[in-house]
Amino acid sequence: MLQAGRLRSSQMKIDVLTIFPEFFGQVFDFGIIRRAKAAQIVEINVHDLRDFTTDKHRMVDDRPFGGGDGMVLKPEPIFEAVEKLTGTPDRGNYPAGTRVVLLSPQGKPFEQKAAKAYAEETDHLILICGRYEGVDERVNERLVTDEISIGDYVLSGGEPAAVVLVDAIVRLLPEALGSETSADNDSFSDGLLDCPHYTRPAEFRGMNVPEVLLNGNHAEIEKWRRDKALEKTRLNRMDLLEGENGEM
Ligand code: 9D3
Repeated sequence: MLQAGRLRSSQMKIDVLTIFPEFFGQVFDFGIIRRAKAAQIVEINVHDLRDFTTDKHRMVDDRPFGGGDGMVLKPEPIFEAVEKLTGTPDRGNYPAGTRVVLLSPQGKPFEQKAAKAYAEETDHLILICGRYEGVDERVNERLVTDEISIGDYVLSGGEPAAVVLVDAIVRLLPEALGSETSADNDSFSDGLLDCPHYTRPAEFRGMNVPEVLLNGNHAEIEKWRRDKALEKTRLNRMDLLEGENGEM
């Protein structure tokens, strides 16, 4: 059941759980995300995990059992937050359309198809930002529906990854983007990188726009664009051409 105040099925509520709420500053206040918030297509709330502690030191992390470097995020504040936001501390009992995502280096690589699935099927998205050496595994066992990584490089925490997910998902919400960009999802879905683009002036510092783009022959232009897209994909993303897996 949709929460009170939801006007459309396309509306999404996003809650971000973090120990660094200030990190998010104005990051959701520009472009498509700002417009989507203003149009009430999405509501984004950033929560400080310290606000869900009950001890006087507001402790969110502790040393790892078994020893080792770094600190581990404690389970209690995360359970309290998710329980408050969903009504239950158990992923088996979340309302339909609720997903609880843990951003972690151990997660499944984030792809366009996942962004599309969240945009189409989720009305309440909770993003848990990991930090330090990790998050107490009981969070993963009991609360998390999806563990996601944004790629094979080491970040200092899940916060930048949460921003990436929000951006990729919100721009896909129905009515979030202007009609001019809505087809770009489809052109991406042929599984190729984009072709090069040019605008005025036709000559700039001795560099000329390819003649084919100036001649008005649209069949020829389309062929040029596809050739260039293939060339770029071969150069930078050979993996997209191997294996005839057309989804992206
Ligand atoms: C010592 C082993 N490291 C795991 C590979 C520890 C570790 C590194 C970095 C633990 C946490 C982090 C912080 N990174 C994230 O929380 C994170 C992340 C990332 O580092 N890369 C890509 N996607 C993501 S999503 C969250």
